[in-house]
Amino acid sequence: MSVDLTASVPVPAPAAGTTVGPDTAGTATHCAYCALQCATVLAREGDGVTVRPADPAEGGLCRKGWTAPEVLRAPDRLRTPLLRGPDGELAPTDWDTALDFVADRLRALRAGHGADAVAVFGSGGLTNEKAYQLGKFARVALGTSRIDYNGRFCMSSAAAAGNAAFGLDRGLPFPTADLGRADVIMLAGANPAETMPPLMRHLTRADLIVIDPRRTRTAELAALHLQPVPGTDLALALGLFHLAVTEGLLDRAYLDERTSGFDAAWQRALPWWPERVEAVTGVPVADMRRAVTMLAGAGRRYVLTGRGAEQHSRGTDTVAAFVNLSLALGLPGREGSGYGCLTGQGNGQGGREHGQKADQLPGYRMITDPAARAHVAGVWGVDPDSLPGPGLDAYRLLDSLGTPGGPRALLVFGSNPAVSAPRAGHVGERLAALDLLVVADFVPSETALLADVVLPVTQWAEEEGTLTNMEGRVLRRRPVLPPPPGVRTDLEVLRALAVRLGQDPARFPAAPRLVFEELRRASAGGRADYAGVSWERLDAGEELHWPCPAPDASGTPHPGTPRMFLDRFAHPDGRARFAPVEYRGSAEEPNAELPLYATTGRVLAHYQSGAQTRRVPELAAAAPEAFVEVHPDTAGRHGLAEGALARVVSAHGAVVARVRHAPDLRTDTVFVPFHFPGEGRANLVTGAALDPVSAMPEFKLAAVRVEPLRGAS
Ligand SMILES: Nc1nc2c(c(=O)[nH]1)N[C@H]1C(S)=C(S)[C@@H](COP(=O)(O)OP(=O)(O)OC[C@H]3O[C@@H](n4cnc5c(=O)[nH]c(N)nc54)[C@H](O)[C@@H]3O)O[C@H]1N2
Ligand SMILES: Nc1nc2c(c(=O)[nH]1)N[C@H]1C(S)=C(S)[C@@H](COP(=O)(O)OP(=O)(O)OC[C@H]3O[C@@H](n4cnc5c(=O)[nH]c(N)nc54)[C@H](O)[C@@H]3O)O[C@H]1N2
Ligand code: SF4
Ligand SMILES: [Mo]
Repeated sequence: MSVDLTASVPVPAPAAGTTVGPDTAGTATHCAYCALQCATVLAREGDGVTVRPADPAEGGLCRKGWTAPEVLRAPDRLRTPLLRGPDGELAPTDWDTALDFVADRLRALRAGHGADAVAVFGSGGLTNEKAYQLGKFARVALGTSRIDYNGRFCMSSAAAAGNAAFGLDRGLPFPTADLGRADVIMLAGANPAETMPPLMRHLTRADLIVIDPRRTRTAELAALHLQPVPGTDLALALGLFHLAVTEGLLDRAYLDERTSGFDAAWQRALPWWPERVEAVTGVPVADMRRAVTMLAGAGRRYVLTGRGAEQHSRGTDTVAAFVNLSLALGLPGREGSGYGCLTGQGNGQGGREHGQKADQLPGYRMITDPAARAHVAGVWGVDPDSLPGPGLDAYRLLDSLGTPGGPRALLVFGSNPAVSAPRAGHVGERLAALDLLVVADFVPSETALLADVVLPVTQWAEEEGTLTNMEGRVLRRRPVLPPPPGVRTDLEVLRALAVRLGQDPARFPAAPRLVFEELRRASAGGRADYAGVSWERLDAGEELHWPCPAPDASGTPHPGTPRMFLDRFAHPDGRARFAPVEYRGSAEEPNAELPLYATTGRVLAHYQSGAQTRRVPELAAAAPEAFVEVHPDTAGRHGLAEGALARVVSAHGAVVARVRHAPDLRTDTVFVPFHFPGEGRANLVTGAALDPVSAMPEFKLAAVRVEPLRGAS
């Protein structure tokens, strides 16, 4: 395991004598990146900003958070729209030319091929207001069903399993800080020591059970580390459930009062006796027994899943199996215990609630539900019948681009699929087959560089809005800097395009607060109800977790819901449902040609496709290029010297990466982070097997071989 990448950064005190601008006190806002949404204070310094944790006593920021201001002044920050000219090159242009060009092309494509000829790709990085407006723009201004977003690649399996089990999906249905009082926490496929370092201060009291094929920094801190074969978590969870039953650890009273479906789930887990599970997963029976005993003990206990368990073609069933385990032990809906999913992107939670998902309208309403359509159409002032039906999930949407009958234009807001989508080589071809690719971004991402039109937008510290963190708490993002001249907000872009497409400007306000007011009305009565969340309340410092419905008849404001399910689950009968999940194998398994499992994920220094963090010199220096972690024995067998370049080859493509020997890794597994561009894209080796329920791709598993790159050093 690399040392430089995982080094956590101590919390420096704000530099003494720092000269700050007029607002020395600073502006309270939240980090640019992940779903922890650490509270920060920004202060002006010259024409830039400095960032510090809002409450240093509460813990620091991670390295990415500390350095986020550098992206504001990235040397290649986009400051003017770009239009691809007849010479095939992107060249600067003015806003009217760019927007007129886009609107003209969109109109022509719709006229010639129908509304679904235009597709939209959104993001869990967008504020609630942007996510909401993007969904409305697609359904109303474009009339297209073809909208989905990168959250499909992130937490969709956990969301599907959570909705089925609890009737509602909120990543953590309890405040994050509750974890700080836990006695035992199982982390299935999550590495927060690198992906949410400040979360670790809440994980010091509990005994951790970490399930990860790699011995990560998180695993090093665990009381128990289970190191399964990648893609076998489903068998492991079935086996742990089996043991909970056979060892007499069930919480019978809880099962009777609060759940349904136990028998059918138990029938499926019955054949998963411990020795069989050991044979499939490689996890010793004694370790499984210890894990269940720890989790069934007295005290406050949690089961949390991350992408390692979720990003599989059986992700939904895998999460469901972990939920079954937590239900068997009586954890969900109990104060001080529970199940949760560690949602990833800054607005990964809010981004999945406000209607940028193919099957969804604001308030986490389903687009196929006539009552939901009527409500939202009422707020939008349109005929419910004019709203399109459900579209395609993110991968199928990308896969359909430029095919006969498929979309011929794509508008991307807040994602870099040329790097982050599965089967990236193929997705690149689909993007190239479009008649029109429009990308709104603040840096020339790999996807932006493929576009016909690039629209430069504002960044976190230059804009206003709300985000919803992984515990379902609505947070204010506040501006501290004016945007650079020539740069617009995403909401301004959507408004300008909508107006050019014939919409009434009043229907597409660009002021975040106005959009939020409309979002409250659109979400009212929905599953994710924001009606009672107001900017005044947020600005007054109230901590509001959804659901937060409108004030009651007496006018008393709703306090929000920090802890869900304490009395009842969200199904009509108030009970949580066990899922009768069966074991299935992975879409691909190693064979003679491709003898190893490759799995993918993250390192501390970079965020996602790396579009932002690769532009921060300190982070780029810490993790400059793609690498592949290989066990030294495996490396020896395949002639892979430490530091040499190798090709990781799958049935889908090959990635070039520098070899790192990792003595604690399984010998049958290699690991490639997905933060790097070009030949270093991990997604050149991932395939397109999708979960049948969530459409989550199998990011965490490909059969590969690793070979030295001849003639390279
Ligand atoms: N530094 C950094 N932090 C981030 C992000 C980032 O890009 N960089 N992104 C944010 C986002 S959007 C997300 S979704 C979160 C993700 O946060 P995590 O889920 O913690 O991140 P990953 O590294 O994708 O996956 C976690 C672990 O799963 C393991 N794993 C791989 N395959 C398997 C398997 O088959 N079974 C099990 N049990 N484990 C497996 C990997 O070895 C890895 O250590 O992080 C957020 N925070
Ligand atoms: N192999 C593999 N692939 C993966 C994963 C994995 O574990 N392994 N994880 C998946 C997961 S969990 C995720 S979340 C995805 C993420 O992957 P992406 O969707 O590519 O996410 P980012 O790299 O954050 O890309 C965001 C882009 O939008 C820009 N941007 C940021 N904020 C805004 C905004 O407010 N407006 C606009 N217009 N642009 C903005 C950024 O500059 C950047 O270029 O990757 C997925 N891909
Ligand atoms: S943990 Fe996430 S929110 Fe906190 S500073 Fe790091 S990237 Fe930002
Ligand atoms: Mo994510």
